[in-house]
Amino acid sequence: MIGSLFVTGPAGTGKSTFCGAFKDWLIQNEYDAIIVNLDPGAEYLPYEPDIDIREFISLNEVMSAYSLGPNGAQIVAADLLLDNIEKIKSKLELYDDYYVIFDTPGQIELFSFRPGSPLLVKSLADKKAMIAFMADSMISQTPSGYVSEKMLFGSVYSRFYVPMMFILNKIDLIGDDKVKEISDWEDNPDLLYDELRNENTDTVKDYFLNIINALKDSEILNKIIPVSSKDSFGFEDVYTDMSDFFQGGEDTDTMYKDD
Ligand SMILES: Nc1nc2c(ncn2[C@@H]2O[C@H](COP(=O)(O)OP(=O)(O)OP(=O)(O)O)[C@@H](O)[C@H]2O)c(=O)[nH]1
Ligand SMILES: [Mg+2]
Repeated sequence: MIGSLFVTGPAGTGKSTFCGAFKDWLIQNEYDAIIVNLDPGAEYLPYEPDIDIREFISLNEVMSAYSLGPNGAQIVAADLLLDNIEKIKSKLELYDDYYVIFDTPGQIELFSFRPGSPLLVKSLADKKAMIAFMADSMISQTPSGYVSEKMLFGSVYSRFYVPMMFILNKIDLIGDDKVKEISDWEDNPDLLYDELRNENTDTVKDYFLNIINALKDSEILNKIIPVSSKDSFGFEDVYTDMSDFFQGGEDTDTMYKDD
């Protein structure tokens, strides 16, 4: 693989849709890419996976083998991912010059907060791993919602310590002015601080204001990539970030790749 992008984020933020649409965009721009589905519980996927964990793990079989309901089975299935690393790796050997996009289980905790996941990422991709954190635009519209997304982003970072991008997905739902406002918070955390202080003025929120101060000096506040997977918007920026990391910024100009 050239590099791998593990796509994570809260349930329903658009991980699977992003994986499918971004792979299509890469292929249209003449980059080879595949998708690995790591969600054993996925009933429907908006793309055809090139490698699919459901070939090796069946949620129904886990439910009957361990006498579990669907939620318990999801947790056991997530932990069983580790037992299947070698099978996935042998399939990945066919894709040397490819970008590999990993779609991860719906609920963020099944990937980011299971004990074996850092080992999974290291074994599958080692230093070629990057994480795309999908934040929901609707939640990120308010200062407190935005801070909560950043805290979750920081929590995921603390589990893996690999380069991450903060993707603000579904921007088609909030419009350009809101996207600009959110980008301004990222560039100027003092603005975010003041706006959070004025939000619901009767609530005590020293804790959250202190979090903003702590984030200011960290790489958690750094950059956001606004995306609409529905409109295939923002993918060039995702690609640029990815190739900056994997190839030191070479070959980032998709328009003139073959010139
Ligand atoms: N408007 C809009 N809707 C989107 C976008 N991306 C995804 N969606 C919708 O959001 C819903 C959830 O998308 P999924 O791709 O299944 O999200 P997910 O994070 O993979 O969901 P789980 O794996 O079930 O947690 C679907 O109805 C998508 O059509 C987007 O960019 N804009
Ligand atoms: Mg999904």
